[in-house]
This record gives sequence, structure tokens and C-alpha cells, in this order.
Amino acid sequence: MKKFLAALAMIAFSTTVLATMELQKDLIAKYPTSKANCATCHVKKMAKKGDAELNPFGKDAVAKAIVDPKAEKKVYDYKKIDALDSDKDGKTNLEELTAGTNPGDPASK
Ligand SMILES: [Ca+2]
Repeated sequence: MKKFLAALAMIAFSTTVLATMELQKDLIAKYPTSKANCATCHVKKMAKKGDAELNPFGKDAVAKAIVDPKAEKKVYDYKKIDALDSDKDGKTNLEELTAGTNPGDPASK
């Protein structure tokens, strides 16, 4: 039973990580100079399960950039939040993604 639960936990974790990797690839495809990684949307670069808190850019993406919130597979239109300055550091999200700085971290601009 323990092995089964461990396997189940691994699958759940992998699915979450894979979903995140897919979003990361999507972001890089749309903003090739963005240097997108986990910390682009999350507080911690290597977020563990249950500790994947979103940073201000990640929160704006979830709140304002999802094309159809009811769809099972979420598609993001980041253009909807290009003009915002999610982390309030004086640079828009588009400026930060283009420059390769982090739009969700005010210490990166
Ligand atoms: Ca920033």
C-alpha cells in the first residue's frame, strides 16, 4: 500500500511539474529572450508540491491571462498582461520578458 501511495504521489508530482514545464516552454516560445524558468511565475525556483506559491506575475497570469478559465487545459494569452507591471518595479511585464529579467520579482529589473 505504501509503495502504491508513493507511486501515486510521484505521478501527481510529475504531472504538476510537466504541466509547469509546458507553460514554461510556451512562455519561451512567445518571448524567446525571456529566460523563463519556474521563478518567472513562482516564488521559489524549485517549488515543491504544496509549496508552489505564485509570485505577482504568476498571480496576474492566472487571474487575467487565461483565455478560457472553464477549459480543462488552460491556455494563456500573456499579451493580456504585457502592459502590467506585476512586480511594481517600474518595468512592464513585456519589457521584463524581452530583457530577460523576472516580471514577478521586484529585485530583478
Ligand atoms: Ca522585476
